[in-house]
Amino acid sequence: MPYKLYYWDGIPGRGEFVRLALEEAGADYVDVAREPDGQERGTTAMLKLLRDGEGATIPFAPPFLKDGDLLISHVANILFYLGPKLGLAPAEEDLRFVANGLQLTITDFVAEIHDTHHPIGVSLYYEDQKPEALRRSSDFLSERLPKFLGYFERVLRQNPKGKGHIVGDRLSYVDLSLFQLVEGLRYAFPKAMDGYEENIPGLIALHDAVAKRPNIRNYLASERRLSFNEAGIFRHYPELDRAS
Ligand SMILES: N[C@@H](CCC(=O)N[C@@H](CS)C(=O)NCC(=O)O)C(=O)O
Repeated sequence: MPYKLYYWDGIPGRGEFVRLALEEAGADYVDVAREPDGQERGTTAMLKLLRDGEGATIPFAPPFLKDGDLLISHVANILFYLGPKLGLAPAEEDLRFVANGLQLTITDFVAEIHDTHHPIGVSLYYEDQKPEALRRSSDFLSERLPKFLGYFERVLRQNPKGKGHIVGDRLSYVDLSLFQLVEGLRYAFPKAMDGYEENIPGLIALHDAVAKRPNIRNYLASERRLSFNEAGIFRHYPELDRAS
């Protein structure tokens, strides 16, 4: 039975971190909300699950994943579940918790990236919080982006199993998520990233290696890969970007 991924249509968003793992593994999955609307498919089906849940499980927000009767929410939790099944988690049990810790740090980072354009209210328009977004982005670019990316670079460099992967000695879902972070940040803050990338050569090498993987390369060239846009997490508002 295919995995069912539920996420908003039209944006890569948080769903993309899960999609990349499914695509790299060549897993059989349905991107439910992107299917034509019906009882079991489409955005209506996703909204119904959010409203009513299933069994004892009601997810708060997408993305969530259905595997048979099991319904799992939150990117990091979904990847913690899928990683071993897809061959995208470290072989060692202990390192799986390290991978989960790194993925949860990515969750925190993604929330801060989102807050650069929505620092006051998720339900308000960007245009209603522009002065605050400018202040937030300025702090984000000078303090938070270097802190998060510098951290991942350091972990990569110090990986006792080799610098090719962030954890363990083989590709994991965390490597795929780091690829997506670089992609998204390049889209949202091209000037800042252009100036900053020389500080994170390991992460950029990892990004490039992921992009060359056959399944990822095919996926990126397919219609399944959605473009970044100004409705998602990674948004490009030129006024928020600046050379670092
Ligand atoms: N911690 C959750 C965050 C989920 C989340 O914020 N989802 C967004 C879309 S990217 C959403 O639909 N939120 C609805 C809401 O917060 O009301 C995760 O990592 O999956």
